[in-house]
Amino acid sequence: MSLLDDLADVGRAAGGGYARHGFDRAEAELREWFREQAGRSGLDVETDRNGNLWAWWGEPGRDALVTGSHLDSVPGGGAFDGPLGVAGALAAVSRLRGRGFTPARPFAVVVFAEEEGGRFGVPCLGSRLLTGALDADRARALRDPDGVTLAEAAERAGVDPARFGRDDVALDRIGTFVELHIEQGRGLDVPVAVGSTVLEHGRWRFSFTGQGNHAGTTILRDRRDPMVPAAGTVLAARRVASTVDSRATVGRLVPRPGGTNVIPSGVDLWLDARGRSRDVVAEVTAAAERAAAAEGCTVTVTQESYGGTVTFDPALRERLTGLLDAPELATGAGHDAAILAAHAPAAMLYVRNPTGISHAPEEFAEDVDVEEGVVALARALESLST
Ligand code: HGY
Ligand code: MN
Ligand code: MN
Ligand code: MN
Repeated sequence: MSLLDDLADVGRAAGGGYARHGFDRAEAELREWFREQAGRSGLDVETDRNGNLWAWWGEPGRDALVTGSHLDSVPGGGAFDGPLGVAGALAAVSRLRGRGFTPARPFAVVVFAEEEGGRFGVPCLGSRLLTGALDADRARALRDPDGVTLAEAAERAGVDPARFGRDDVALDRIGTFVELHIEQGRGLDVPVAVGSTVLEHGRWRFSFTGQGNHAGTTILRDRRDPMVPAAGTVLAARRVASTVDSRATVGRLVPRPGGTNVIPSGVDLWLDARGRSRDVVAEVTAAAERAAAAEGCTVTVTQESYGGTVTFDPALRERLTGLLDAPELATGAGHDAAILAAHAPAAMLYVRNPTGISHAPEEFAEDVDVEEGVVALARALESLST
């Protein structure tokens, strides 16, 4: 908890919560904090070709036991999503060292870059680059809301974007990955649970184009107002998702140019869909096209990210639920562990969040549950590192 307290004032967002995004200033402070804390625990920190941080306990090597998470947040995010897994990993290492334990296999604490995709739009950016799931050229060209490319932002943060790409050395080293994370859904009635599955999910960008015009002099029948089909698309997303028991969210909608007395020339919105997301996006796209045509507008739909449902390694899950006497938990939240699961046995440990709220300032975990989470992680790491 003291490690988390260190971060309490880093990257506070004006509207509440945190704004800590890939390669921005707040995240640079967090990286500095991590380097310092890891150094105190006797770990050697290096930055990989994709901007992920690796703190090694002893020599780097193949078949390593790796734990960690991310430090970036969603816009207005809570204090625990990401940092709990990083601070928890450092605390678990301190506990193990304090007991004179030394791992019998290579061991690292990792911090993945831009897990939330809160700045450049692609979630699990660092782990997707590492595994080759995201094309390096596409990554370099990603732009943030101010038009800054990932290449420029990485460069400014001291990470050479020319080196982005699948990292076979890192992949070869990852033997087992365990991520500690705050629970983000309806809540657990026990302090710790073991992850079973991560729900499939994707992100699509809907770009509506109409005709910018004057709010006062343009009579309705002369309008081609892209905000109208955009609004219809938001409602269609909710309607479609409710019919197929999916989860569809439009958390970001940007009119251009964005003047109160200006009919927008264009409107972009992003659909985050989880669970049968491709069925959802197909139906929502049809609704968007109908709504756009009715208003004399056009719409283009672009898939920005997609990941299928991931089931974590059954043997590893069995071992952890037995060792920790903890239940399993399926989740709708995406994680770097789910990206890595295609390459090595991966597992997640969730810490109770009594609010059932996440990706918002109310996200919370009791000290005693965080402590239980760290103890559980330390036991898991000890058991897995022999
Ligand atoms: O969006 C997610 O599910 C995760 O928090 N990145
Ligand atoms: Mn998150
Ligand atoms: Mn997270
Ligand atoms: Mn005027």
